Amino acid sequence: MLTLHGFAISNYYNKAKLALLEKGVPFEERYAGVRDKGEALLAGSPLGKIPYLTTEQGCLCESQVILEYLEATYPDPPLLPRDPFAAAKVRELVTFLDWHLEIAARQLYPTAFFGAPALSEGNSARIRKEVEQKIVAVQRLLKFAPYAAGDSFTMADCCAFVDLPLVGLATKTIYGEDLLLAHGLDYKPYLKFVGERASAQKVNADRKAALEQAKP
Ligand SMILES: N[C@@H](CCC(=O)N[C@@H](CS)C(=O)NCC(=O)O)C(=O)O
Repeated sequence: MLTLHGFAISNYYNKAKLALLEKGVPFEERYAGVRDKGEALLAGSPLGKIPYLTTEQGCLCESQVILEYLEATYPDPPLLPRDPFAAAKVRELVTFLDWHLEIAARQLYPTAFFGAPALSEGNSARIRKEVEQKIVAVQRLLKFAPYAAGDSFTMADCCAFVDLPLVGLATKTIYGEDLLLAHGLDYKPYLKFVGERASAQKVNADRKAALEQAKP
């Protein structure tokens, strides 16, 4: 049995969870925090990040690696198009969402969500510029037709569905406006559409419950 380690508030954890649910693969969830970078965590994830997945053959970390493993091991239903170029376009969008846009917005999270001191004016402006540049780039690749990469649900939706609301919320909290919306990237109808899927409903319900539980 596969076990997904991490917590339900994390976008990367939820990206992997969405893929598992979409594929209908049996799996267990086990809480793993990231504050205590002890041996148990580092053995599964050398940088002490979640998610990581335990399989009969061993551990895997990095959400995209987990998705690629799932795709190769459980090809049906597919989360990548069969055509190699179309599959590469999905991976390209995944990279822009996770490694460009979300990583840039992540610099806002300590202040936006975790009570860190306000950003200096210089840092705030620098991050804003970076996030805006990434939004414009992602906008060129996102299709919403009706899915993130085109006419079928793919890995890119596992990212977009969890990354976009976080980027929107973080930028609104810090800058007083959702920079995605401000740049005309209206992701709300897309969230509603994908949010109707059973997988997305489970992820959202579990995230909501975890957020409630985390309240002081
Ligand atoms: N590139 C990683 C990013 C994972 C990541 O940043 N996870 C966050 C939670 S959303 C984490 O573990 N943060 C703790 C830390 O960086 O120490 C992936 O795709 O799995």
